[in-house]
Amino acid sequence: MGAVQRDQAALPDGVQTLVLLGPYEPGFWPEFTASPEYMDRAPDPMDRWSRRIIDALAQELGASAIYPFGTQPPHPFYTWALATGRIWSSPVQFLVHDTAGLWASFRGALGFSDRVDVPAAPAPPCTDCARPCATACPVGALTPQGYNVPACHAFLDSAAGQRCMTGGCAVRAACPVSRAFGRQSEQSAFHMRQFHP
Ligand code: B12
Ligand code: SF4
Ligand code: SF4
Repeated sequence: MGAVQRDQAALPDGVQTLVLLGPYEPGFWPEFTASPEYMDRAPDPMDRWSRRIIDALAQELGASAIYPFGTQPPHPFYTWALATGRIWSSPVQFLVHDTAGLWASFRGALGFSDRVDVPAAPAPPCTDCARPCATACPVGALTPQGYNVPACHAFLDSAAGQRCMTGGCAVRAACPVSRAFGRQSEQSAFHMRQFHP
């Protein structure tokens, strides 16, 4: 998804470059649903899948593996994402990535003890956009004024809210960059069930 250098943000001890990893679409969902973690029906399949895949990558590349879950306090992925230069705070505060749009999310990160040079940052997508994200929430729970989490949960319990439950957050889906990313609605439905069991 992007990389952060030590001079751009506070990174864990010994890490010079942190590479943030997220689902690559289209294709992530079929890959994940074919995994043993998805099929064994035990809790937290995606976090367990992430640990297996990213721990192995880290070992192969001589890096450390860092996760957005499983620690208290959580690692500051939001702040690290902004420091990559290719992920921005959108008008509704959710992160927007240059190719994933508002579907931006992270499965983990690799910490390298050497500096790894990365390509120059692209231009932010929001500059010339009509901002459909600002008005897409049917109940105004997520707007430039902020995120009313209880109002969002209340709507998700209603019949009308089933559209968000099955297709994903309407705000995230409204972004033209999200639309071009090719994320399957089954994946969004899976995450919505974690967020709103
Ligand atoms: C706690 C949390 C939440 C909480 C509250 C957020 C809050 N007010 O802090 C709740 C439960 C509401 C939440 C909801 C969601 N979240 Co959340 N959340 C987190 C989590 C685990 C920790 C945040 C944190 O406290 N970090 C520690 C502090 C010290 O560091 P920081 O990250 O730099 O802190 C900054 C952020 O917290 C930010 N911030 C403050 N308020 C909010 C509110 C929101 C909504 C966001 C995105 C950021 C944000 O400001 C801080 C200073 O810069 C992060 C993962 C992570 N490890 O960061 C994901 C994370 C921010 N969430 C994410 C996601 C995907 C979601 C959901 C969309 C889940 C889903 N359904 O798929 C939902 C939103 C529901 C919807 N409408 O679809 C993504 C980012 C998505 C994006 N494009 O912005 C992250 C990075 C997880 C990931 N693995 O990718 N989340
Ligand atoms: S809809 Fe437009 S303004 Fe909103 S996050 Fe996407 S690109 Fe940015
Ligand atoms: S999930 Fe639905 S109700 Fe919640 S913020 Fe997104 S659009 Fe609004």
